[in-house]
Amino acid sequence: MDIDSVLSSWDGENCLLHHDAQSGVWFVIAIHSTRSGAAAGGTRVMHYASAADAVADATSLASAMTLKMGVADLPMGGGKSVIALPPGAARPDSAAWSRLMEIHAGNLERLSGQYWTGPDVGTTSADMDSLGSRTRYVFGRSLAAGGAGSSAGETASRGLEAVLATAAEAGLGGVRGRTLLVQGLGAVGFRVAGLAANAGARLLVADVDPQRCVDAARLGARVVGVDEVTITGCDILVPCATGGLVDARVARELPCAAVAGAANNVLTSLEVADVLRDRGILYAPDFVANCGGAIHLVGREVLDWSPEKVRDRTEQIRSTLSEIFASARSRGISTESAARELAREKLESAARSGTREAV
Ligand code: NAD
Ligand code: PPY
Repeated sequence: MDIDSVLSSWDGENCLLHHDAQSGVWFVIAIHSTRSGAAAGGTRVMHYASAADAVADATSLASAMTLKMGVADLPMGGGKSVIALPPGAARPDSAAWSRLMEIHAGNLERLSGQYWTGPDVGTTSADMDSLGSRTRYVFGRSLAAGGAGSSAGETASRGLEAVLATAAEAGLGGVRGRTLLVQGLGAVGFRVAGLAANAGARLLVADVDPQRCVDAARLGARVVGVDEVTITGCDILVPCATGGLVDARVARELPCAAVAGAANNVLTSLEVADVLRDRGILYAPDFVANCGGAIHLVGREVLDWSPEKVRDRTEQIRSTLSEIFASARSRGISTESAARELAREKLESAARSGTREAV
């Protein structure tokens, strides 16, 4: 895979690439669509094996953001940024980190508001404050800095509701007494694990960071090796890490009844959803299950919604999922196909009627 083939097979609008020779870091900002408004989506900071891998991740995450904005009826387009640390490089110290944020802010400025960022894997509200001191194109700054605060809480609480809706549709009843395997115990996953434990689930957890596993063990969770996540029997697999967990091979063997979590891009392709459907494994499309954070950020910071209005809108995620499950069931298609179709219909209808006030 090279950058040329990744970009030429992508249907997005724009991709900014910036290499910093001093650190070896690649900065990628992928803008999939600005049809419904400026593009928005978080900034992911991670190690990548190559610049092409970073571009592939940013572009597919940006495409998913367009679907997420569509299904959530938000007046923004889809985008995502990746700050790709070189393979094996040490985590940047605070001076190096601040320099990375400065470069990223410069790139956001260069795009003049075509793209707005927010938190994602490896970034927090504190990083949004740091970016926000250099550019206005930032969501999710801390409350003290005038932002809407972290989106992780809303993503996690609505993510757990998606798990509950999935459990009901899969005939599991609720999650009480059921085994949930949570992969990734970061800002979102740790909260999901806590909420699931409170709801009476039996918890299995996995994270590459051993300290996070130790913390989760205090919730009564049993720790599973990161390489065992897709071969460990459970009722519901709950991906909350970096995505790409389920490819066709994994889908053919997965020992669970359902997959529902907050991670983006859980499936490596649309065809994987068919494999899951054929095996009777219910899949909650990720861009629906995890759209609570986007509703929180755009609702609070763009649409000036009250916390109550945000809560009302995020509560609709559950009925949207039920609609998608029913559509997939009655038409014999995968839940992912049904969800993409619904998102595209909503995008088309908003474009026709101009009902979404573009940012
Ligand atoms: P985070 O950086 O806080 O946490 C990610 C966690 O995953 C970390 O604990 C990390 O150690 C762990 N991890 C990474 N690779 C792993 C692996 N191979 N196996 C097990 N654990 C692994 O990020 P987050 O904000 O919690 O985001 C988690 C997921 O949810 C991401 O896919 C993100 O795109 C998605 N998401 C987040 C938000 C949000 O509001 N933060 C909104 C929507 C979707
Ligand atoms: C996501 O939902 O995947 C995000 O990246 C969070 C987000 C949502 C909307 C704007 C900025 C960040």
